[in-house]
Amino acid sequence: MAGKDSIVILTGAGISKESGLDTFRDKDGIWSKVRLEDVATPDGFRRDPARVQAFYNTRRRNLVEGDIRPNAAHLALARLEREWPGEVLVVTQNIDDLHERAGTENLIHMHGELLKIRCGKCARPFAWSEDLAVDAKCPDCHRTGSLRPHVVWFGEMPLHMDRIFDALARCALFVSIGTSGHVYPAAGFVQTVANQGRAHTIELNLEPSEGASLFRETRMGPASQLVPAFVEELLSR
Ligand code: BV8
Repeated sequence: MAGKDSIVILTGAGISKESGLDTFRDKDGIWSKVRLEDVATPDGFRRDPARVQAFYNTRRRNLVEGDIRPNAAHLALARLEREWPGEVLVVTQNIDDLHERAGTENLIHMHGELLKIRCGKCARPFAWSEDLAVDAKCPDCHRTGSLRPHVVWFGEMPLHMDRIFDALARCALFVSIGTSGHVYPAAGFVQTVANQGRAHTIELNLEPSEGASLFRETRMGPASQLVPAFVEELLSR
């Protein structure tokens, strides 16, 4: 790693676990309580919008009103962005705002944001921290029933993919933190970087992800311990 080298960091639900937010596929995770087909697909929303709005209203209310704060891992990534001489880009699969609240600025939410909603018709996303009613009216086009969470559901195209692939092509280091490597296209990013044959790739996770064998290096443990230590190591070189 040379000073001006760029770093891309992919994060998943595991980085927010120690802040008190559930992951998806751990034994007591979100998908053990509800079927993703019912609450995280366009068909699920068409079939039962009230159920989908309730699913995201509960998660939004917990994030806004619960005692949910960035943990040492989020804070360490913000420190890396401040102190590393080259570009640091965080690409998160998470829809919480913990990276922002920790101070990360160069950030892409590829699966959307829990604290934003958008109109299915006029598509403008805007900040929203309340419950969203099924018959809420869009402030732009005034339609009712077309407002939805600004979240990427299964079968929908993740956001800012061009910017992400451009950053992957340029990076000298790709770090994956707290993701099971189950959901594509995020799970394929390490292969994209490995195929370029130049960058170092490292996984920091509680247990080996589905793509663990694709990384040049893997470290197992809780993010709140692994990430600050890794950032300190990078910055002290
Ligand atoms: C798309 C909504 C294309 C928001 C989510 C191949 C290529 C392309 C697509 C596909 C493909 N194969 C299959 C697909 C389809 C699908 C997919 O991947 N399906 C899976 C089930 C196989 N992908 C899609 O549909 C994507 N769209 O590809 O579109 C397209 C092309 C043309 C035209 C249109 C479309 C869309 C994917 C986004 C779906 N939305 N969420 C929300 O409700 O949150 S994904 C969902 O899973 C979450 O958002 C989350 O981000 C994501 C990944 O989960 P993880 O973050 O990894 O969480 P998980 O619980 O799984 O793992 C946690 C990890 O942390 C574990 O490893 C655990 O050990 C670790 N951990 C726990 N505690 C700690 C820890 N680590 C460290 N410290 C700790 N303390």
